[in-house]
Amino acid sequence: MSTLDVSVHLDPTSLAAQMADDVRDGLTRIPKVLPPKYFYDARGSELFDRITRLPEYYPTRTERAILLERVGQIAAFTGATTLMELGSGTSEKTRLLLQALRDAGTLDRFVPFDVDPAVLADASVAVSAEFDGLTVEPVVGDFEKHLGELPREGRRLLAFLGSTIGNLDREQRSSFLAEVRDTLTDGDAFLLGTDLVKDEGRLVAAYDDAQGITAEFNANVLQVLNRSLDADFDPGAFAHRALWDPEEEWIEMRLESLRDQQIRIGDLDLDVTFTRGEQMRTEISAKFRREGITRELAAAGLQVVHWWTDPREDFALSISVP
Ligand code: AVJ
Repeated sequence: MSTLDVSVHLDPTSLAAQMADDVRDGLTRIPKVLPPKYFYDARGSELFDRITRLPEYYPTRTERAILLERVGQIAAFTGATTLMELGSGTSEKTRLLLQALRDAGTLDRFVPFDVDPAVLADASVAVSAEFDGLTVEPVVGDFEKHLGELPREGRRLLAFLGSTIGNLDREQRSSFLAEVRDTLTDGDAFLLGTDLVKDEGRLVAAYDDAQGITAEFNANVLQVLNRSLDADFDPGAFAHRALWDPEEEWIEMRLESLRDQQIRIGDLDLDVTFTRGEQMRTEISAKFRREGITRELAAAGLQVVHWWTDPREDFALSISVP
């Protein structure tokens, strides 16, 4: 029997208030926009899990293959006693890292960090059961705001996998990476997964799969708003769109209104109109080049010391240090 001390830096009221602010702001802008973090209720997390197994969605399996090949090197290079993982929904990859650090004989603590207390509790309990003697210290927080709550002791490896960093635009990445730099000291390391720029056809297919799972994932955010903010979106009245922006080098997911319609968002006391054909951006998924992300890391004070890709150069794992 083990007990887990979940340190919570986001209480449910502040989470709800944040969502209300974000949604009010996004739906009153031109063009309308929603932040991608609200995709992940129980249904959204389940749909994302199915996305990661789709034939068109190469990032997850490619990153796993790179990690599998390099995890021994990562453990040897970092000698980490503490693994801290941002957005720890990626549990299978976490286990690879934990096992390698344990095999290297350095690991004593795991700090999963996630915005969702339920996801975090599940992950923490499972890892505690699997890794005997490992101290698990989950932290509930938003990675754009609460990195300061991560523990300071030990030789730490901070992992941010899955190319989740692609959800941030350049300016958001710049402040996020500066925060990462601030939380790290000599001897610590930052392990980052980045999806790479490639053929447009493959990129778009990864976000517009033949089975329509990504379309369901996209429309699910409307159900989240219906439930959390007492809104009355009809998800069937919107179509999924995925497009590549060659200037920004990111995929944009949008929801396109199929008719003129008015939506009531009860908890915000807000009525929003959509015209037929109007598109609302629901996600950006930036793709990277080695030079670009190396420069962004350097600007934050982080030096890339390892860069590993798969043979097709679809995805990269990097290690950078302060
Ligand atoms: C979890 C943000 C990395 O951008 O590829 C997958 C989310 N959206 N399909 C991504 C996502 C549509 C995913 N990240």
